[in-house]
Amino acid sequence: MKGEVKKPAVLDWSAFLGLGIKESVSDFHCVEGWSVLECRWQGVPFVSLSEHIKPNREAKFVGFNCHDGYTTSLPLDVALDDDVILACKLNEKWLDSDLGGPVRLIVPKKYAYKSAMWIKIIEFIKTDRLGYWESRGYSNTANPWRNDRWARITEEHKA
Ligand SMILES: Nc1nc2c(c(=O)[nH]1)N[C@H]1C(S)=C(S)[C@@H](COP(=O)(O)O)O[C@H]1N2
Ligand SMILES: [Mo]
Repeated sequence: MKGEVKKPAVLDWSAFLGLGIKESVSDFHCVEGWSVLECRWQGVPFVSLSEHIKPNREAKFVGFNCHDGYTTSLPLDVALDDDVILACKLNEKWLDSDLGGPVRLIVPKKYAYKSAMWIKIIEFIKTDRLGYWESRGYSNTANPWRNDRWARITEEHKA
C-alpha cells in the first residue's frame, strides 16, 4: 500500500490477517447481466487497511493493481463504505485463485469489474486513474441499481 499515505506498508499474510477478519454478505452483479446472490465474503474491511496506513488529506481515490495486470479504481469515500472488503474467504473457504484468491476486493454496491481479483498493490492517489474496463468505455461509477453500464449513456442520464 502506497501513495498519498502517512504509513506506506507491505503486508505479509499474517500482518494482513492481523488487521482483523469480518464478514460482508452481498450479491454480486456483472455488467454482462449475471448476478450471484447472498455471497458471504470474509476478509479485512477496506476501512481497517485505511486506518492502518493513514491516508493523507490529498488522497481522494484508490487505485488497485492486480497480479494479472488488471487495474481499477474507486473514490476513497466509496472504498471506505463499511461493506467494502478485501476478501480472502467465501462461505468460510479460502479463496481459490479462480475466484481471485488469495485476496480480492469486493465492492457490493458496484458492478463486479470494480471487484478486483488477485490484489497486488493498493495506491492512494490524488486524481482518478481509469482502470482496465473503465478506459474501454464502461462506467466509472458502475452502479448496478442505476444500470450505468456504459459511460456515455450514464453521462446523458445524470440526474
Ligand atoms: N484482477 C482482475 N480482477 C477482475 C477481473 C480481471 O480480469 N482481473 N475481471 C472483473 C470482472 S469484469 C468481473 S465480472 C469479476 C468476476 O469475478 P468472478 O470471476 O469472481 O465472478 O472480476 C473482476 N475483477
Ligand atoms: Mo464482468
